[in-house]
Amino acid sequence: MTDRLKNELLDLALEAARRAGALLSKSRPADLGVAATKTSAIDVVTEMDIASEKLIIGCLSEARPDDGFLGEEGASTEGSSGVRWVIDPIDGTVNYLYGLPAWAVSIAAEIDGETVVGVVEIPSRCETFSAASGEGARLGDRPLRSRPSPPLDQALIGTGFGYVVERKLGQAEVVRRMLPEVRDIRRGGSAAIDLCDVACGRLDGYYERGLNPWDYAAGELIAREAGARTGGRPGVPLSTELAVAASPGLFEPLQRMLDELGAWHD
Ligand code: LIP
Repeated sequence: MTDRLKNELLDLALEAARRAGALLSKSRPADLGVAATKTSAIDVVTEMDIASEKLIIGCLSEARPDDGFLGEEGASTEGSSGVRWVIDPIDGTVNYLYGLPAWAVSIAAEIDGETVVGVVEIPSRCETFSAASGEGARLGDRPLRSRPSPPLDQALIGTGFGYVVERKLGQAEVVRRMLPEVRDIRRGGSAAIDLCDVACGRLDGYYERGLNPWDYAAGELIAREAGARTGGRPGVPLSTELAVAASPGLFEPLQRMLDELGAWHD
C-alpha cells in the first residue's frame, strides 16, 4: 500500500470522526431514549447511533464511493476498491444514553483484512487518537508509547461485560478471581477508549470477551502502534473470542492468567 493511500485514508477517518463527534456532542437530545434493542433488552441503539453511522458513511463514501463498509448499526457492503471501513458510530452507547462521558467514535480502514489506519475520537476529553500501520500512534499530534510494565500484582486492568446474563455470570467469576491478583480493575464502558488508554499508559492492560470488530478495529491498531502487545488466547489473534492488550512486559503474564481463568469462554 502506498503512503499516499494510507495518508488519504487517515485524513478521511479523522475528518469523518471529527464530524460525527461534533454531531453527537452538540445534537444529543435532552430526552434521548432507546430506539431499538439487539441481543437483549439492555443492548440498546439510539437515534444518534444511527445518525452518526449515516453521517460517517456519507462522508467516507462521498470521497471513496467504491469502498466497502461494516458498521455496528447495519452497514454491510463489500465495495470494489479493496478498502473496507469498520465503524462504531458510538462506542459506549449505554454511557452516551445515560449522559456519561466515556463514549467514542471509532473508525478503522482495512485492506485485505489488515487494519491500516484507525481513529478513535473522544469528544468529552477533547482527544483524538490515531494510528497508521507501521507509522506509530498519536494522541493529537503527540506520539504515543504504552506505559512501562509493572508486575501483574501492581497492574491496573480494564475490562468490560456483555449484555447477556449467561456471559455476564462467567465474566463476573473471572473478575472475582482476578481482582486479588492485580492492582485494580476498571470498567469504563467503551472498548475503543480502553484500548487507547492502554496505548497512552492510563491502563496497564485490558481484556474483554465478546467484542465485535467495530469495537476493537481502530483501538487495537492504536494500542499496537503505541508499542503495546495485542492478541487473544496464547498464539491466537485478538478476536470476539477474547481481546487482550497490554504493555509488552505485562502481556504474557496477563494472557496466561486469563487463559487459566477461562476468560475466553462462557
Ligand atoms: C461496548 C464496548 C464495551 C462493552 C460494552 C459494549 P457498544 O460497545 O465498547 O467494551 O463492555 O458492553 O459492547 O455496544 O457501546 O458499541
